[in-house]
Amino acid sequence: MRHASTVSAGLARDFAALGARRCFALLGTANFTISQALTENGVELISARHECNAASMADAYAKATGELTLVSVHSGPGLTNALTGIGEAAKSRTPLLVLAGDVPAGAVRSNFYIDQTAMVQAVGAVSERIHTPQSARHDTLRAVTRAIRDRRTVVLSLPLDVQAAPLPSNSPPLALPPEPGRLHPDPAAVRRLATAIAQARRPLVLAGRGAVVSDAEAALTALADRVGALLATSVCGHGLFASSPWSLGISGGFASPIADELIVESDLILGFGLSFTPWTTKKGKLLAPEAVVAHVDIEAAQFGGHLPVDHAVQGDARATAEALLVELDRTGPPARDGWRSERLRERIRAGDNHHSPYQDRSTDQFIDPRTLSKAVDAILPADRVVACDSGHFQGWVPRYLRVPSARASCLSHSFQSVGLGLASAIGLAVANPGKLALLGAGDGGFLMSIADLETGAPARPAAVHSHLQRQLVCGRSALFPPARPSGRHRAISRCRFRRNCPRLWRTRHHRPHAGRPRSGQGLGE
Ligand SMILES: Cc1ncc(C[n+]2csc(CCOP(=O)(O)OP(=O)(O)O)c2C)c(N)n1
Ligand SMILES: [Mg+2]
Repeated sequence: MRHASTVSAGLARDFAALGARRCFALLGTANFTISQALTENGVELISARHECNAASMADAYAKATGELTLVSVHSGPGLTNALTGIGEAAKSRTPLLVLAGDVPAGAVRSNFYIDQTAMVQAVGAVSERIHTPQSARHDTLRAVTRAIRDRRTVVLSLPLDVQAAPLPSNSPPLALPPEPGRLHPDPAAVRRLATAIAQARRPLVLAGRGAVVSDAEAALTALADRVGALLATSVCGHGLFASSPWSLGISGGFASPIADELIVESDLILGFGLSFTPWTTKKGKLLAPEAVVAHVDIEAAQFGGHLPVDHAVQGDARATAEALLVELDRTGPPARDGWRSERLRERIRAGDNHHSPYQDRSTDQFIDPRTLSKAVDAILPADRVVACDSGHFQGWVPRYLRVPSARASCLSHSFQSVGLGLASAIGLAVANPGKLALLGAGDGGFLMSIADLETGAPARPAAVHSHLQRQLVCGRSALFPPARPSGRHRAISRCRFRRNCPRLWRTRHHRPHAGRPRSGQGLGE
């Protein structure tokens, strides 16, 4: 027997069956029924106070979990408010599905009418729509497939009349097409690259977000160990290789002194799942002119986009690293140390951000941001997640606030918008219950986003620090206490902070300093 149901109810069942567990939402009449139906199907609705924050929470949550992550917004202004967060997610290639209520087809005189397709495409997101009640489930499957399989941020427009149309409730569940598996590289390309590796004396493995998504860390570490390579990441790969003594950390504008020194000495750059943007290469200056550059990516369109490459290998980062290991074992030289030595290991340690000497420019009224950041890093638990807003302060966060893994980091700089950090921290916190969520934010970006401070309270974003330390000083402590602080948080924010950072504790009413040190990579530089 067939039961009457609506398209919204059917789609909500489908999203739950496809694995969606959470939806970041702000309700209006156009997305009310779909959002309610999601909760009825066990999807947790996390209510935001601003749609841009909802999108950025979801962006960070999806980066941290890899889950099918939903956002739900009202038509018209609900979607326009979300657009900056959608733009950041789209430029990060975050798999995300934004459900946007819409007016019925042809209702162009409605207050809520905008050309949703044109608007979302303009920021690099994919636009999909449930066109008719009959096509709605197939339209939805197409949207989910593009989000998950193509790693795209997709906006699925849901016209009100189609949402409300009847749909049989007992139709079989939607299923994604079978997983196509990893993209394996051409064996000839692997052979050529293995030959180049065998000839290199100072190889460097440089990995980005593609390596995170492909779960390539272990394979890349094994490859680097096999050939004696050093390791580094782009900003989007931050957190990869966190436990390796051969890691130089981030390459580019946020680089440590030793990364600056050594990357330019490398004679072979093995780039996995990154774009070689000018930020990563310091406009090409970080790479020696004679260095051989190899680029491994699943998308051929990436090759040569930012700089010429000598080897282009189309393939999944992990599959290609594993294929290279097999090829090197088959034909290549015996395992070797490359440029790794005890002396170099010591140089790497001494030249990293935490050990390299710097002139502390703190005064009685002003704390050098490096000193502040290092102290905050030292007093907080290492098992943490860290988000960072954009702004001129933004270099201090990836340099000094360490993360245990790439999935524990969200640096929302793809669109270079200020104001996305707080929501990113909340998204990370929701994805990592029980862990300390740490946010680096400037006063401007922080105040821009505080509509959702209250949303963050249950998620417990625990610490906020600014290069002006305004939150630190005026906020009564460096740590933003949770709504009901646990004994542990209270302990950190008072005793431990006072004991470990006596100078910060004393510095209560400072003013910004004219000649403050620069964080290195500011917006627009
Ligand atoms: C949405 C948006 N508006 C404006 C800018 C230009 N902008 C770049 S940095 C910045 C200041 C941000 O202030 P704050 O958060 O206090 O960080 P600070 O730069 O002071 O370190 C602004 C407005 C931007 N990047 N994004
Ligand atoms: Mg500021």
